[in-house]
Formats: sequence, structure tokens, C-alpha cells
Amino acid sequence: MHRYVKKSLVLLALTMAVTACSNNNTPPTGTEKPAGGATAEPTAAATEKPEETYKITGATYIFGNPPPKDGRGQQMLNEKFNVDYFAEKIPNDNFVEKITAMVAGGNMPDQISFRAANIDLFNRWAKQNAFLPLNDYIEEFDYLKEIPDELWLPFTVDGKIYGIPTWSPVESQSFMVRKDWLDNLGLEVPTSYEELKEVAIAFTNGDPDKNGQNDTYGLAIGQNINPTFSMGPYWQHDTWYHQDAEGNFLPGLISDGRKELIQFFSDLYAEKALTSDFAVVNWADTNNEFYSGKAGAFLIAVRGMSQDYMKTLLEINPGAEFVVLEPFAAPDGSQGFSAGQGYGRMLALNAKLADNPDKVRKMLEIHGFSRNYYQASKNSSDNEDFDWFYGNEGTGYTLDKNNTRVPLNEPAAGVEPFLYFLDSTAWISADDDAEYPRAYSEPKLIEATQQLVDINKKYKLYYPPHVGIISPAEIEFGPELTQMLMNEQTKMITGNRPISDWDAMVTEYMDRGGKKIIEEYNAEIKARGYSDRIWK
Ligand SMILES: [Ca+2]
Repeated sequence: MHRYVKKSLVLLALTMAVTACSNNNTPPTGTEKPAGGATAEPTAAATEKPEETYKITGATYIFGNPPPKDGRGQQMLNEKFNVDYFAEKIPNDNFVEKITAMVAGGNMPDQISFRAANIDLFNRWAKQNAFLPLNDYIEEFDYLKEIPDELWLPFTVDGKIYGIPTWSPVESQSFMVRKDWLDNLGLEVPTSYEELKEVAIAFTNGDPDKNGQNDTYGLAIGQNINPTFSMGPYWQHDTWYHQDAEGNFLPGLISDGRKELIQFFSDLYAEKALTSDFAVVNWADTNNEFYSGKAGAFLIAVRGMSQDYMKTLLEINPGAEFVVLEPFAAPDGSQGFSAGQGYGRMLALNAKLADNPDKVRKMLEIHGFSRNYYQASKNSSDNEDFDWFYGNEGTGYTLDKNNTRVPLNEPAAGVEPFLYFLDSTAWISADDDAEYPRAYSEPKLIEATQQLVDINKKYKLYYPPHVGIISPAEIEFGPELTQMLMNEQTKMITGNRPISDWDAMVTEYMDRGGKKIIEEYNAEIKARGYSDRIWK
């Protein structure tokens, strides 16, 4: 009872403090710095004493150089939240070594923001109770309540949630096809592998660029059978979609869907309708096959596309047009793509904070603020949180004619507060517009990106059960087995091993550790409570 009352008061105080911060347009006192007023008078009255100035330590990784220790942005952060806050930004190359020394030596800071790739370390330390369970706090903070259930799964151990995911797109990639080539040959946009095969062969034999030369082909593909050309999780090699007779999920790389896809590639290889020396072509050269106007189909993602590559292609083929493929209907009736893993990093808090819940709340308040999403097309210095975060218009940034924020300083100057947060990745919720096409200026790339965004809206995404699980057997055998499967499947595509050997290949995988990997993954999947496939 006592505890409940105290918690309510603190919550009330917190709400009022936050309100005082965000409604700076009506400062009753006329002071210059209402945003610094985390200890506004009503708060003090309600809690009987001014808010404590917490010292908050943290560690994360950085590519490039960290900002200077006591820059303007750091001082602004400390003032605004009434804290002594420090996020150590460790160069990425040393990050794992350094946090391992911290945690193993009992010197974990108050919080660590991990890379998604560190999920094995995260899992190990979560199981060793190094982190604070966050379940109760999630109910208190709107920014945490906004995170969908499936994105908590990777950070959940025995029902306790130890990590907060940072946003990364769930939107799937797809594949774009040269629409001008389809039109030149009178072909429709393919909606199945059978149709895609016809298109790829026609692109190889039908002179789709109408230059009178036999100089084009279908699919651009490189070593390790990349990109995947998987048109749904049924065919996807790096997801867990198929299930065995007992209901255990299986890795896509040994699935029936993958076998169909390898047969498809094998058929195209025989027709010279995919990159002929793909087994030894690296990623840059695979890109070049498409962006030099030779191949007619290649990968597209919602972000991270190279505008320079696209410009190169448009110089060679000014009339190039692109159509993005919708997912194909699978033999089991499903139609849609797999969701991206949906997190780029995760935040964990030190278990020792269990006896200091108010400090935890302060940390979460700051973390929540750092995740505010400012939609680029609506950038405005009138938005006081935006203006503050980026160091004030005229000092930290200006807005160009497209309303895009242009920084006025190098990060090394330490002018902007956002540099000093442990993490400054905005959380873009399902209801927000991520405005992916705004990343580009080339109209045809903008248009293709918009097609992919629209397709992602049109179909449900599959949320696979394995995300975030790294089993001991996977660590021991996984990389070698994956390479073995890639090599054998490459041989099957090029005709050096018959596809009728598929079952023998799967048996070899199972015997060399695959069986153990599948058992361990499924034990974790069951412990998470994931049973029926999640599409949403
Ligand atoms: Ca030609």
C-alpha cells in the first residue's frame, strides 16, 4: 500500500515535469530556460523534496569518433533532465572486448546499448541475471507500451524482459524488374516463379533492350546464392517457416521451399538466364550486373539503396523503368514477405538498479525522449523538442528548401544534444510514415521505393519465431554447416550435383550438428510461447 502511494506520487510528479518540459510556450515565470525546469514548483510540493540529480552512466558503440566529453550538447542534456549523464561511446572495433571486461569485472554501467549482432552476449548476461527485468516499467511508459509484442520476444528470458529494442525497419525487401524490357517484349509482370522463369529466359534470348545484340539476361545473382529471390518466407533460406511432422520449426535452408527455389535457379542456369559465373561473383560485381544494364531483375530494399548505382544505370539506359514484384502465392496458400528483424540495437539496464526505481524511471524518461520521431517533411524549429535535440536552428542546424535538416557542425564539435544520448534512433511506429523515398533525389529510385512501401502495406508480414535465438550448437556448428549447404546448393544449380541428392544433403546437415541446432532452437521457441505462425 505504502509503496503504491509513493509510486503514484512519483508518477504524477513525473507527468507534471514532462508537461513542464514540453509546453514551453507558456512559461509562467518568464525565465529563459523553462526546459531546464525538471524540478518545477508543483513537483517539489507533491514529493516534499526536490528531485535528486542522478548520476547515470552508460556504454554503447560508435562508428567514427565520439563527441568531446563536455560539449555544449552534453551540458544541455544534463540541464534539461537534471542529471549527470554520461554515455561512453566505444569505437565499434573494441566494443565487445570492452563491455565484456566491464560486465565480467562487475563494473557494468547503469545501461548498455548493444548492437543487434551482440545478441549472444546479451542472452548470456541476461541468463546470468546481469540485467534488470523491465516488465513492470513497460506498463508505466507510453513509448514502451507502443512496442509490439513480437519485438519483445528476442529479449525475453523465462518471461522476463531484459532489453528494449531500437527501431529498424520491418518492411521486407523485394525484387525489381526492368519494366521497359517487359514492355518491349509484350510480357506481363510475373506473379509466380513459372512466370518469372519465362521472363528471365525472354530477357536472355529476346533482345529486350532492342539494340540488336545478344547482351542481356534475366536475374543478377552472386556467390552464396545472393540475393535470394525469395518471394515469401516459404522459399526464404534465412528464416524459420517450415515445420516438421512434430511441429518443430526448421531452417529455411533445408526446407522444401528452398529445394523448389534451387530447382528454379538450376533451370535458369541451364538457359543462361542468370549470372553465369555467379558462384564466384562478389556483391559489388553482382550489383554491377544489374546497374550496367545487363541483367533484368535485382534486389530492392526500402532503404540503403545506392543512388549512384541507379544514376549509372540511367546514364547507360535512360529509358529504364522498374516494377517491383509483389510476393508470390506459395503452395501452402500463404502470400506475403517476412518481416525484417525490427531492431537495430537493444538497451539493457544494470540489475543493481532494482533498488532504485526512481532512477530507472529517470533513465527511461531520457531514453523515451531520445526516441521521438520527427518526420522529415514536417521539420520545424517551432517544434521545441526537435529544435533542442538538434542544437537549435542557426547554431546546430539549418533547414534547406526541402525542409531537410542540415547540420552546421561536425559531431566532434559536440554542439548538439542528440550526440550525447546513449541512443538517438527514433522509434517509427506502424502508424508513422517513415518517408523512405525522401532519402533519394533520383525520381525513378523514389518511385521504385514507393512501390515497395506500398507492397509492404498491402500484404501481411510473417514474423518468424527464431529471431534473436543463438543456440550453443549454432555457435559451434552453424557457420560451417551453412557454408556446406550453400556450396552443395550452388553445385546443384550449376549441375555439378543432382537435385535428387537433396535428402542426402539434409541428412548430412542433420548428422553434423543440424539436428542439435533444430532441437535447441525449438526449445527456445516453445519457451517463448511461439506456436502458430505470426502474420500481421
Ligand atoms: Ca540486346
